[in-house]
Amino acid sequence: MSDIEIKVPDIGDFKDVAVIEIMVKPGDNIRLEQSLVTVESDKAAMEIPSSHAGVLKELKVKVGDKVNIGDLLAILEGAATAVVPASVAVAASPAPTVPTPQVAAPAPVAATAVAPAGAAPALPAHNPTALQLQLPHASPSVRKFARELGVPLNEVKGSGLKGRITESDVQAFTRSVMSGVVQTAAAATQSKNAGGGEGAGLGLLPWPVVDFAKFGPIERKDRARIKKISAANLHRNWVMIPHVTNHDEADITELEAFRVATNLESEKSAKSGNNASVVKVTMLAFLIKACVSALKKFPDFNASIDGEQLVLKQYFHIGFAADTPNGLMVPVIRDADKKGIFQISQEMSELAKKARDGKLSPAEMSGAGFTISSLGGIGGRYFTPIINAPEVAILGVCKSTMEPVWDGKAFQPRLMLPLSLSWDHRVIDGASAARFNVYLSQILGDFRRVLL
Ligand code: CAO
Repeated sequence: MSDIEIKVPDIGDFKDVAVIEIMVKPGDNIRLEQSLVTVESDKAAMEIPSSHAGVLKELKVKVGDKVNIGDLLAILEGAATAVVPASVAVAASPAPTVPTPQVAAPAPVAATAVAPAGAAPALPAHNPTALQLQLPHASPSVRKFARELGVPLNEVKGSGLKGRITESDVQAFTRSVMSGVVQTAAAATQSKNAGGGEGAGLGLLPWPVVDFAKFGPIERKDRARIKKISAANLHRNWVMIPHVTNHDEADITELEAFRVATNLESEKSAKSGNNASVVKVTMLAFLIKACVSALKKFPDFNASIDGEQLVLKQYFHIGFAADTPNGLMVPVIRDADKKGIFQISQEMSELAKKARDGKLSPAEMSGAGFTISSLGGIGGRYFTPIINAPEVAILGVCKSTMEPVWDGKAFQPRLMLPLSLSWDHRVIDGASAARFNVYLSQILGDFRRVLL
């Protein structure tokens, strides 16, 4: 048995975060990745998991302490073999700007999930207006619990220290809604709008409850954690953002020829020993670069709504959706405007691998101003990508195909790339979106335009 030091892993861009909850005590048998403490910055709370298994010998922090990356949290007694990467990707709660914010404030829309259909309009609604202005204080596990029940956490009154919401508070709230003692704010508003009675709530039928086994054999399996997290985020984004999607296509015949030639050159150079490693360039790297140019020309697409203001970002961090066995992740290429195609390709392949291995840190998924979702390696024509809040636009790309294109005299075989740009109609209008796509197509059609 040896002593193992458990330190604060990379928790992203957070400094001096306060320990707000200790979840273990000396003598406890700690499992690998078991949450030890919850820390909270002014933006988010996150649980820090143990990088080892063992018996907790000593805690080195107490509630109220401020910690930073590398600080000693605890000492375990155990075999020092089962190390997990020092990352809080699984348990962390990134800031609200993170593409897949594991513990982001629950979507107000989820409130309807607990509102009985046709709830009587006379029920007293909680008064959430004041509470909605700030993130409710609750640990990630309580937020997760609330999210699973569809409880709007910002309407739950906390009974813990400094108004912290506990699991019992969430249970009590659920009980009072289910028993009809109170209504959620969303249900109350909808009741009011619908005039109460029939059509109260969202006016929707309740979700169908079906005994599937009656119709044939079935298998039940738990939904992966990341899928549940992204589902909650996608649901909020879909319901809260007025999406519109513009479809267009770009002629990438020359660009694809250049890409293929570049890859061949790299391979040859590697074979002749001039280059140790070959970085494969895919269309996505060019798309990232082309989008940076379009974002520079149309800054509203690299923006976020913040109350009455629009935040226009002067940096160009581009997220890209990565399909992983555990679900969708969105790593971010930072400062894409300052990087070349090779560097972007290299970083993309490293980040995609990390995503597939479940090793992305919150920092690597945070800060994007615009996202690209490419299904080009798989297939399809067009789709409606869902905007990654708080961003205001996302580009979906599908597989390029050879098509006959009329050049004024004859049909020419051209390689056409389908583009689907979803945008937030609160910030962007259709004309700007059409211009954005036209400009993007022009760049992809002749990449020299990025120099202009
Ligand atoms: N048209 C035609 N071929 C394309 C293409 C396009 N638009 N984009 C990529 N390809 C080709 C590549 O050139 C590569 O071909 P070769 O194997 O012959 O060299 C092949 O498709 C596979 O590419 P890739 O997918 O490995 O690489 P990428 O850089 O295009 O994408 C990544 C990387 C991580 C984004 C991708 O693997 C992925 O996960 N995509 C799915 C994203 C997703 O799920 N989006 C939906 C989100 S909404 O649910």
